[in-house]
Amino acid sequence: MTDRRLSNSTRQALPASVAVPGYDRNRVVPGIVHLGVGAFHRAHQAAYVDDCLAAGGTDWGIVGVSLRSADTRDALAPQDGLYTLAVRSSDSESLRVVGSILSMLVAPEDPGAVLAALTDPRTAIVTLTITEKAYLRAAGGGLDTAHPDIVHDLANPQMPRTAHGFLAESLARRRAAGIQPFTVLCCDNLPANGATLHRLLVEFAGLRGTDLARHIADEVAFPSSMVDRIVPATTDADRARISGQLGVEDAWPVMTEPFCQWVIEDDFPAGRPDWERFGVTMVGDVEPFEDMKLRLLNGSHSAIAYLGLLSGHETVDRAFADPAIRQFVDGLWAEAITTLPKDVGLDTADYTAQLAKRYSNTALAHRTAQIANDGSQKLPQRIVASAMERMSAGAPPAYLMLVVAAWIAACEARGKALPESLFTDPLDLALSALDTRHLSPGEAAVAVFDLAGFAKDGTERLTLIDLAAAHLERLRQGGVAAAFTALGIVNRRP
Ligand code: CS2
Repeated sequence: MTDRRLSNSTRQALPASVAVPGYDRNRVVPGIVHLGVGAFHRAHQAAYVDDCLAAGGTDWGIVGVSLRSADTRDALAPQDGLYTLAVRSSDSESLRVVGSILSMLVAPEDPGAVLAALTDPRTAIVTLTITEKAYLRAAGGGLDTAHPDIVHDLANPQMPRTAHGFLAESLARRRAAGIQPFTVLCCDNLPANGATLHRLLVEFAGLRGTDLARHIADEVAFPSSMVDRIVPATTDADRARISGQLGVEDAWPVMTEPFCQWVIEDDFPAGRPDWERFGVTMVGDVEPFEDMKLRLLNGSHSAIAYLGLLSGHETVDRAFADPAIRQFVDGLWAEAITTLPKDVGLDTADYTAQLAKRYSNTALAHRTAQIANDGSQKLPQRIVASAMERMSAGAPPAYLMLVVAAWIAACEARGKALPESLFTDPLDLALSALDTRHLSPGEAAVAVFDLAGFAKDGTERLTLIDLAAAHLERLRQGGVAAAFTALGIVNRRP
């Protein structure tokens, strides 16, 4: 192992097979501030922007912001922000060094620096991948105004902790200084993600003053977007393998699949990169794409995660190779597809065929436990929304509700059949206080639906709870095999 690091000065010495930024990074100016510089951002948006910079769009460099930990900055700062993107299929791997992240800030260390970057007149777009839970939605979908970080940000507007606090304060400062607002581009897996963030931020700003709320409501654009690329967490073995191939150390390379998709609503009053030149689809309404992705990809991902964990499968490809799980996923897709719009040209057969191929990628080793995190934040848009729509169309969502029951069962199994902290959830404290293992399946389902706000205002609530409870009973008594048998799925595993 070498002690030389990947950096501006070592990048030219990399093996010829590794693609490197072919542009002068010193000429790139920051035009985008990104909140949440995790692996997903680095495999997705930062790669699109890298293409744009390589084609001469030098106004769109990225300032990366971590809202919580210093890990990524600590890994990338000695590398001048450079990192390797390893694109892996079952039988090949290609390496590319990405240069679009110009600098990184760690919000808890220096919130003032983050506000300065957001207020910089050159910042035309603020993008976010902060994960579902960081939007701080209450069980009913509105802002969780009692959350300690929201309370903190309202009391200390100059020293924010949350995305809401940073966005509201910087938009207020821009407004006071006569600087055009930036466009806010949400890239998280939320339904109508732009409109959802817009609504939450207006609610937050309203607690600071009606003037700011009105400004954000009327004058700031929040296009929605659908993002898609599977990005497993980087392991130490990945770090060693990639550094070995580079001949210099990369402290945090990112692993991903060949597939990559980004669909964005075209509403950027302050300008934007020529994204369509680099494979981004610009549309007037992203909702059909977003629903298809959330319900078919993310919904089945969560299903594979919980049923996979309960069946002893550590990775998505192994779980998906289990014939019973595969059969279940087909049934889940069939239920969810009926909830998607028919008249907008979605090709669901092609989409699910591609998903099946992507899930079978053996090089990714995408851990079921990784996807299992934050179920309370994910299931509403991935599973419960489709289930409610199916119910109101008079069709029982039997497969969909097994996913909710499997989540409850997997939570109950932690500390027993599964390791205690195999996955986490923002509701963990409340879930352990409930201790649903000691409740009947019916009582457990009611308690969890209430806690997580599932189907809160739906007339379908009671029927969904009954379906989930019946599945939970079978999962508790006979495991996944019993739940599958009740659906008519033959468990052909030995
Ligand atoms: C996954 C997503 O971890 C999860 O919950 O379902 O991160 C998924 O891999 C991406 O949305 C794919 O685009």
